[in-house]
Amino acid sequence: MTLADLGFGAEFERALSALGIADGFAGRVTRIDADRAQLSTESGETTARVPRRVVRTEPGRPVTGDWVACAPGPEPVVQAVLPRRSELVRRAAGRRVQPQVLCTNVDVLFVVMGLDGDFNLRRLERYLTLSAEGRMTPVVLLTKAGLCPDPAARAAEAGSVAPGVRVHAIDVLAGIESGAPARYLGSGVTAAVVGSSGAGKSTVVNFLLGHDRMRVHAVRSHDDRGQHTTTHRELMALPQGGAIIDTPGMRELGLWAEGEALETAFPEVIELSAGCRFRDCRHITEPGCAVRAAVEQGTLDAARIASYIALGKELERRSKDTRRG
Ligand SMILES: Nc1nc2c(ncn2[C@@H]2O[C@H](COP(=O)(O)OP(=O)(O)OP(=O)(O)O)[C@@H](O)[C@H]2O)c(=O)[nH]1
Ligand SMILES: [Mg+2]
Ligand SMILES: [Zn+2]
Repeated sequence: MTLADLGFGAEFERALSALGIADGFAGRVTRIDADRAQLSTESGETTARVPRRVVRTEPGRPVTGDWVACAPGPEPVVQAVLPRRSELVRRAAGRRVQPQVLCTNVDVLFVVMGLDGDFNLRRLERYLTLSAEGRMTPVVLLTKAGLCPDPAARAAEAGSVAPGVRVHAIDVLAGIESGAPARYLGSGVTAAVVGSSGAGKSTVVNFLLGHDRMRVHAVRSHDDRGQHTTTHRELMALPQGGAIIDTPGMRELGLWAEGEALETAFPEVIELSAGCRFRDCRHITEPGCAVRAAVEQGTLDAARIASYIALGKELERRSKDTRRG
């Protein structure tokens, strides 16, 4: 495996040499534990210390998926985080209004939803908005297709809130469409799996790796929510080239995005709003609203515009809170 296989390209190379660290070397963060970073480097796996103040703090503390520059030594030290190609950010859980970077330099974001009790279109819209903000290509994986009487119908429903996004109903345990995820992967490509606990993220990761590397655990019988079997974010090199990041299930998925992300996630609403009488129409009570007209004519789902408005309000509140705090 080479660094290029893991996605190290000309831009990272330039950023590294611009730092001018004597004998400095690049590594990709596969996992962070307190002040230690596990790295994949040209000469194999190594551990590096993350000082309290990374010399170059832009773009932030290293997280799983980052490319870092290290100074050599008996214990290498992380000197800088190289500029990120993409980052997946949510609003951190808890009361303080602050972003949490979940993982970085991801090309393909697998949004994983189980076709058991996990299927939820509103949550899917949230993930797709985060993905748009993070500049990644989303792919929806509906898992446990073998447990669902009509996976194709569910896939169509998911597709209705994911215009332009590929949706696959799969079951890697029952052998249904198991080859779909691998089609998005390859040398230099990084994917990440996100979704609720028990959705089957680690099961997909293990299948791609070809062995049971990540622990998986049966979901609790009633609410199908699982019990957070995966507890940290971890990047793994794939045998077919490229890498995949497994993540713990998320209970809270607060948006951290700009308005443009919403436009990417709701393209048909944006298209319709070109026909509204007012350019700043909020599609709530304004006369001559083409979006509400489409709902009345049955060409746009009322739930769809309701979530567009709700997510927009959430983003507005968030940006007010950050300006205050
Ligand atoms: N039948 C079936 N079961 C699945 C499938 N994918 C996952 N499961 C089961 O669902 C349970 C949860 O799977 P995991 O892969 O651990 O789920 P996870 O998303 O990684 O969960 P966390 O690590 O807690 O976030 C396990 O019992 C899996 O065997 C599938 O496609 N079909
Ligand atoms: Mg897991
Ligand atoms: Zn309107």
